[in-house]
Amino acid sequence: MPITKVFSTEIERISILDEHGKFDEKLGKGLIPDKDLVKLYEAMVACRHLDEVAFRLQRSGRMGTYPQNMGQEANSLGAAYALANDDWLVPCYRENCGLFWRGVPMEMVLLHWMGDERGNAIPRELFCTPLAIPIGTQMLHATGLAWAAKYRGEKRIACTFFGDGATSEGDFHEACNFAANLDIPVIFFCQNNFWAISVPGKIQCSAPTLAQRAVAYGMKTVQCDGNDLFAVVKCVRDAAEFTRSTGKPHFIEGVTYRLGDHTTADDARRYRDAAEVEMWKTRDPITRLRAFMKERKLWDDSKEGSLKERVEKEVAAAVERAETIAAPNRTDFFDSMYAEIPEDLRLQRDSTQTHGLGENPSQLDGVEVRKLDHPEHAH
Ligand SMILES: Cc1ncc(C[n+]2csc(CCOP(=O)(O)OP(=O)(O)O)c2C)c(N)n1
Ligand SMILES: [Mg+2]
Repeated sequence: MPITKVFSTEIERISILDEHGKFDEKLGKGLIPDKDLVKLYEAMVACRHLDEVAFRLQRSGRMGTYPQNMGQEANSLGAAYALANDDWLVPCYRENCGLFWRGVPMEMVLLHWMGDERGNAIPRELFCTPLAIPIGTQMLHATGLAWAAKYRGEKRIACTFFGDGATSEGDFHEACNFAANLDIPVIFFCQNNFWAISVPGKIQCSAPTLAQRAVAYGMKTVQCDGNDLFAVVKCVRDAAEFTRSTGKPHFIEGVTYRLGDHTTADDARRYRDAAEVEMWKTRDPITRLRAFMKERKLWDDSKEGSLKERVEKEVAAAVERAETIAAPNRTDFFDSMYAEIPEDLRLQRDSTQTHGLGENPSQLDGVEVRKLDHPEHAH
């Protein structure tokens, strides 16, 4: 019986502007017009400043918790820029930059982390789902959204973001399998930042790349330098073109690094080597792009100075709006789950001002009160 090869593959890695400022003219020329490049740079700087301000808000007790996006901005931004404005963006929680580029107001992200549900009510016309905190759920949501779009004959595709750690979740594998087997136009964008809180990437995956996980599902896949805005734009543009024209999914591994702690509840110094962080600072997507723009005479220190002023004002105004929003109605959370609220919940809603849910009828105007099975528990 002869031995034959049944399968072999190679995975491409795309890099256009590297951390030493080397620019691949062949791949990069004309990819992003200069005026867009400046705007994209400004968006990253604004997002980075929001990160710093949000950190301080949390430390001074004005925000519950916050996961900084610092170092990863180019991934979601490059994707949002490369996609159509009515393609779905289905984020995890480190995609602020892409969401802001799409038009999500900064204060919505702040409200989310302040524990205000109104931060999740992203206007429908922006085609963004709310931040996803349970690891992995959003990959299935994106697959469903893209499937629905295909079913309705729309040209819309979905792009979902998740971390390296999320690729160990069953949800990830279900979403990939489903999307690949049913030909669903979704881009799976993995932000490989090498850490899932304190768990290093090598414990999550023994293969040399995360991109190759997609190969097992028969999915097209590529790896890119996720700190290189040009590379991200190229990869997402190519993936979107493929996905839109074939109706099939595409995987992208953006290799990046989380320069901050996992969230404000974490202290990464306890498990991460300082030298590793310092090395990744030299690959920062913002400083890299700034150096490139300066070299091309698109940027200078005086522009940087006025941008800083603008961004400080913009973020301060977003904080102001988030902190001065009128208090929510205490019964709001009953209102969005059902078209017709079930009787039990109606009773709870209508008795939130009483001492006990469904009790104390003297304060319930016209509300029918259910008798408790165990009267000894009543008070
Ligand atoms: C289902 C689920 N399990 C566990 C957690 C707790 N948790 C929050 S973030 C995280 C690590 C995620 O790592 P990764 O996917 O690499 O994303 P990153 O934070 O690095 O961007 C975990 C385990 C969670 N939010 N949801
Ligand atoms: Mg990670």
